Amino acid sequence: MLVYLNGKLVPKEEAKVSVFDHGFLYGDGVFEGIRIYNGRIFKLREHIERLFYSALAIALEPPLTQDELVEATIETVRANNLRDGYIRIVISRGEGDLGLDPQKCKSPNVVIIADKIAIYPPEVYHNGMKIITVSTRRNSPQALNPNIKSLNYLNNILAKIEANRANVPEAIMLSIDGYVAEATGDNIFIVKNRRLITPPLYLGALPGITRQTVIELAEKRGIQTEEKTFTLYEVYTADECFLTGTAAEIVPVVEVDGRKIGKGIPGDITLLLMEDFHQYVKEEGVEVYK
Ligand code: PXG
Repeated sequence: MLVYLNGKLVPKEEAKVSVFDHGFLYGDGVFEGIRIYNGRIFKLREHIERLFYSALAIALEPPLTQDELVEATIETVRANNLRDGYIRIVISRGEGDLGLDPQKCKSPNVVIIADKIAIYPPEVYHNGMKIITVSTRRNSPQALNPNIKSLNYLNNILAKIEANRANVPEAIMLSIDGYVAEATGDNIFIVKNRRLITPPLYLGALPGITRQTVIELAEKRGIQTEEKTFTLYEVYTADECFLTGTAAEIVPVVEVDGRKIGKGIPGDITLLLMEDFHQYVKEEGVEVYK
């Protein structure tokens, strides 16, 4: 495996950064997770754009342009000869001293890893997923905005630990005010009376690229999406529920906190959108091998 590190493709074993990198010391940095389907990088521009917004929000100036990063990402995938897989891009603050001050970090580190992806077992997609609501609340946007995809994922990891202890693969996180925000690494949708409802981003959710794709695919089917605040009551009484994310794609949710959602099987609209999504990923995306 070859890893992109600051402009060079190096063997995995040589892809190393300093322990004084503030990404390591403080979680000071940003990242993206991107899929490769059928030799195409899915929504590459959108991911790079989100990465740059995350960087802007933490006043981290990437040492290369969006176009250069797009090219570097394509190059990394090509060098590893991948047709299907997962890309992780990381821009960390870079090497500094032991103090917090990011001004001491003169050059950000840029890493691109392209690898195979571990996904949920097929049963999850056929039978649906059982999840819980965790007690860890999503970071308040007033404190640390979850719109920033930063290297500081402890909020989500604390939620994931609760999910692990309950033996479920994902979990709902509520906002500070108790509204449904998102899952630990996925966005959430419910279906009520053939309309999609998803939490607004200001509640503290990542502007998911899969979320946006699902909204657009639904629109093409004449299914409206409403972004509005809702509580667990709306989840428990929903007709359908599903999660969206780069790794998860669209996962039907059939049980939340021990309560069956709808009929307790993946819903019709969920299944329709899953089908549309699978078709779409084959066609969309930046071709790596031309
Ligand atoms: N919310 C959060 C908090 C995320 O981290 C999503 C939603 C979905 O966004 P996209 O753009 O992917 O549709 C994410 C992204 C993992 C893992 O290992 C998941 C993400 C990132 C890194 C790791 O589950 N998901």
